[in-house]
Amino acid sequence: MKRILITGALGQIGSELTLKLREIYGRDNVIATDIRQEEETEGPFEILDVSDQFRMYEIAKKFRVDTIIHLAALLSATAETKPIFAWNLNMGGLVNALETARELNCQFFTPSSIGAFGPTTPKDHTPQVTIQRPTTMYGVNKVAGELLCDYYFHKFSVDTRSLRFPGLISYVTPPGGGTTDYAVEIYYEALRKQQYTSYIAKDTYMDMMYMPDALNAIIQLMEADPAQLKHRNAFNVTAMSFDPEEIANEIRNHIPNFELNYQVDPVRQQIAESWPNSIDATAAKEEWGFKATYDLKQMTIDMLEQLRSRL
Ligand code: AKB
Repeated sequence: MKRILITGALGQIGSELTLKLREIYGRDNVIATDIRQEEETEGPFEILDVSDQFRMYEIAKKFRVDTIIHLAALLSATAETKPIFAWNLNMGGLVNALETARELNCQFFTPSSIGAFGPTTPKDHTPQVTIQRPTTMYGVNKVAGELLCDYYFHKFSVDTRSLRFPGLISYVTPPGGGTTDYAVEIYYEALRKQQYTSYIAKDTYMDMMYMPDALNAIIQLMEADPAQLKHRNAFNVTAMSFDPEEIANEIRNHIPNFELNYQVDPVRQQIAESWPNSIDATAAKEEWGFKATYDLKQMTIDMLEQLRSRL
């Protein structure tokens, strides 16, 4: 049975992953941490600023964890407005988490992103191993993070594993400060106002995935037989690729009067244009059986149904 420490547990991935891991491994075997405590959580919770390596180590040691899932990080758009803060938080937090994993001999997961690619990367069917010269601070952090995780694996035998996530879409916790966030906001606004103004331009394609598939991918990768993994940091994974028009058309199948307008944000548009249109997940499928179950149609049905009962 695993004993897992999660950083950034109140974030977009963390809030759902914590619950799912507690269902699988038991409530008391999943130690949630975040920089703030918003409400009473069921199960162990500790306040943790990931730039405090000593506290991270102390918590991991106190709870005798054998797995660290490091999620605390700034997303792409926010990182672009505070690049030095992003470097310090994203890289400082990661190295602290890796050091804790090394000292306590823990298995380790941290997400990478399609942001690890850049304008010179092949845009379509982006291969697993390819050019990675991102032009954003977030991307620089993700590439450096992938390399650092590989370094800890080869140098210190820390069992590091990671996924290059596309935009993640969920009805539970909204993302904050990402470039792909429009694909979440559009569902909320479709239900609230039957209208959405997109900051991403028409014809801009990006990879996306519904949160249940992302959670399963993390769990499946962490349970995978290490002997099967030729790659580690990090696997391309994706479920769909669309532009704002395609998601709007899918929403119109349920809300026929839904209107999509544009007011393009140059910062986020430039980031989006530097990322691939669609990545190739063959290595993840072959090495540990990655499979996404939700496409745009299925995701839209579920998102609207779930949000209708919540809004
Ligand atoms: C972002 O938009 O920054 C994230 C990502 C793709 O890593 N959702």
